[in-house]
Amino acid sequence: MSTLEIAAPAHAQVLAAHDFHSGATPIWCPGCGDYGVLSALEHALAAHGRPPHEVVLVSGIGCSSRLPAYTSCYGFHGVHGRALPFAAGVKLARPDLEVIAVGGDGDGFSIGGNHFIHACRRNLDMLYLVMDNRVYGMTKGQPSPTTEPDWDSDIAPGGLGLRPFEPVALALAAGATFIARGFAGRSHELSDLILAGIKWPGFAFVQVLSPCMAFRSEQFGWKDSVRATSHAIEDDRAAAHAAAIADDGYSLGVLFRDHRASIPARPAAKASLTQIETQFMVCR
Ligand SMILES: Cc1ncc(C[n+]2csc(CCOP(=O)(O)OP(=O)(O)O)c2C)c(N)n1
Ligand code: SF4
Repeated sequence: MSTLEIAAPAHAQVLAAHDFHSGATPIWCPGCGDYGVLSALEHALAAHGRPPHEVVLVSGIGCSSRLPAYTSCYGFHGVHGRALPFAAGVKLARPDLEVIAVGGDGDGFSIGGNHFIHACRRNLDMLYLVMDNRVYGMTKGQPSPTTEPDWDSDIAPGGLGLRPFEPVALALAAGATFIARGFAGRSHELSDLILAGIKWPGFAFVQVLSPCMAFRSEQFGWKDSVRATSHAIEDDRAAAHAAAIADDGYSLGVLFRDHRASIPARPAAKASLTQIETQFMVCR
């Protein structure tokens, strides 16, 4: 059993990736990295063995946020930047379901950046999959928080000159207990990372380098830049932070796990609508 493998849950069924296809055909551009992410996710879900009706995919807005519609799982395509609070709501109301939030770097780190920090801190048992193409694909190529400062484009001539933030370092600082990075072009490895994130008993953040062929075709070259990390850093957050800062952003694999802090937050006790209304009446 590899370090990524954890025993299958008792309720696991024998499923195949195609069991997670919806009938809808993706409208992503040819060569978009998000195809590889969809395939990796479907294979991971099949290996996990929970049927589609026990899985909920929640997204915001963006090309990558279309992903839930291409699966047969329950899906919630929300509003821009709000995938994580919706996903947290689903998890708190139905802790028995497998909850996975997905989206892009614009959705998750710009408009949704505050939610990202607090989701890392809260450590609810869910997976957050960010398809990072360092650009706003859907709205025609504006720079995002992870765009290089000198990326020259029609919409930002000469580049923005802004230092990009490093999602892994940010997740570490915010208290995330499972952090991994994958590449859409290495779908099998990505599938293993996604499965490990699904099984992690807390908030799992997986950053996926997912090239945008329409606006950043040079990202095709990522296939030559990515490489496996030498090992996951276990429990030592300071060492993981030093490694994240020193890294060029192309190391793949599980980067950090904090076993000591992996106990997920407890879902709130359930109250009926009548009880809540009574409480409000008392407060008035
Ligand atoms: C409140 C709000 N602001 C702005 C937009 C416009 N908008 C839609 S998608 C998007 C960015 C998407 O970029 P990203 O999340 O990186 O996803 P990608 O399309 O690259 O997969 C923006 C700014 C919006 N829909 N709602
Ligand atoms: S614009 Fe970019 S992110 Fe959007 S579908 Fe096309 S290649 Fe993918």
